[in-house]
Amino acid sequence: MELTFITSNEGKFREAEQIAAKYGISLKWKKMSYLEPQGSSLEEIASLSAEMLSKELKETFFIEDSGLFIEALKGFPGPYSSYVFKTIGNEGILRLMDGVEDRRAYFLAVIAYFDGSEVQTFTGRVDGEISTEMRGSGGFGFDPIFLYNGRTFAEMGEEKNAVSHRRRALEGFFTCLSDR
Ligand code: ITT
Ligand code: NA
Repeated sequence: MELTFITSNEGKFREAEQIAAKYGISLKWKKMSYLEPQGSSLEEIASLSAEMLSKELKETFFIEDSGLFIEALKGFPGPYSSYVFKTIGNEGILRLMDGVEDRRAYFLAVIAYFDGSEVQTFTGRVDGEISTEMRGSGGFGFDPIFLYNGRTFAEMGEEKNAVSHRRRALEGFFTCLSDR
């Protein structure tokens, strides 16, 4: 089975490609960015984006909207993760968290799948902590500052794919496809 994944982010695509392969699914990369409506939640943003894309594209596809939610910052950057990463980056987040004791954070991924007639969403979450320094060279985005069981996602290499928010969202998605 082949599925089209629309994303401008190569890191996301490569991880999803590897995870999909474990389910016998091959992914086609449609490298494209699209306008993301403002919304209060990732679910809302992902489903509205997919609805809009479905009007232009006459094929089935999925997208994924993800973000880092930091408890001590009341969920920031959350839906603004992409903008915050491009502006203040990991150094900026570490500065905001300087001296903060509660370092709990989680990643959320919401997949929105257009099956040719309607949009369905699938969510995955992974809990961890914000480190006090950047560590590791793997992954992308916030991986060097996200601690999972003592190592950052950037230090975990491919092991990240066994436990990540992306893995968990894709698992729900692929399971649902195989039940059809
Ligand atoms: P799209 O074209 O797919 O929208 P994007 O990079 O803009 O690509 P998002 O809007 O979902 O993606 O923004 C998510 C932000 O969170 C982005 O800056 C990523 O770097 C970061 N992020 C998402 N998943 C991550 C992961 O697994 N590890 C580290 N950072 C992640
Ligand atoms: Na985006």
